[in-house]
Parts: sequence; C-alpha cells; structure tokens
Amino acid sequence: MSGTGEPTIFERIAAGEIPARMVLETDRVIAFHDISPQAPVHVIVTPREGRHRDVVELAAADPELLAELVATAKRIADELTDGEFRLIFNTGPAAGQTVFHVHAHLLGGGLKEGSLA
Ligand code: IU
Repeated sequence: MSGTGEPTIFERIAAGEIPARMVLETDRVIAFHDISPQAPVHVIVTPREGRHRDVVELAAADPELLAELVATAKRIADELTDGEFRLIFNTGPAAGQTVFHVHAHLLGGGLKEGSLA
C-alpha cells in the first residue's frame, strides 16, 4: 500500500489486476517489461509491496530488499542483455518519477533519443 492506503499501480500489477508482460516474480520482487520502452530492453523491477515511495526510503528501511532488487535486475540483465546495463531509480517528480512505489528501470541494448537517461 502507498501512504494513501490505495494500492499503487504496481501493486495492482503484482496482484494481476492490471496486465503486464511479466519477466520474473519472487516472493518479494516482481519484474515486467515497461509499457513504454525507452531502450531495446526496458524492464521495471519493483517490490511487490508499495510501502516505500523511492529508493532512498527503501535503502533506509529495508536494505536487504534493495539488495534483492539489484540482484534480480542483474539476473534479468544476464538473460536479456549483453551483461552491461543501466539501473535507474527516478527519485522525486522533478526527476521524472511518476509512480511513487520504488522501482528500478533496467535499461539495456542502447537508448532511444530523448529517453530517461
Ligand atoms: P517513473 O520512474 O515513475 O517515471 O516510471 C514509471 C514507469 O512505469 C514508466 O516508465 C511507465 O512507462 C511504466 N508503466 C508501466 O510499465 N506500466 C503501467 O501500467 C504504468 C506505467 I501506469
């Protein structure tokens, strides 16, 4: 849940209420292809639960879960990229964050013009 008590959009994806092209699911983490890809590989890696709004909060509250997020991104990158990739956590609206449920953008295989990076 987010601070508002409403499930976040990514919690609804985790619950199967909103469709997504899932890449990998573990007990605590889900990963799915971004609906609006900015690179040949663009996967969102996020906790199942949306109680942490950004990576700073997650790092302070649950560093093990942050480490699991990064390890999951690496696993996916090993499968879908040449092993070199970007991991971006937009933090705050002015930095382009639109979903306030911490998530990493895993980007690989080159970036499109005018993309997130
Ligand atoms: P941001 O860092 O908060 O801006 O990233 C949110 C991302 O979530 C953005 O790249 C969207 O394209 C993506 N997304 C999605 O993949 N599926 C959805 O149903 C929704 C957003 I809403």
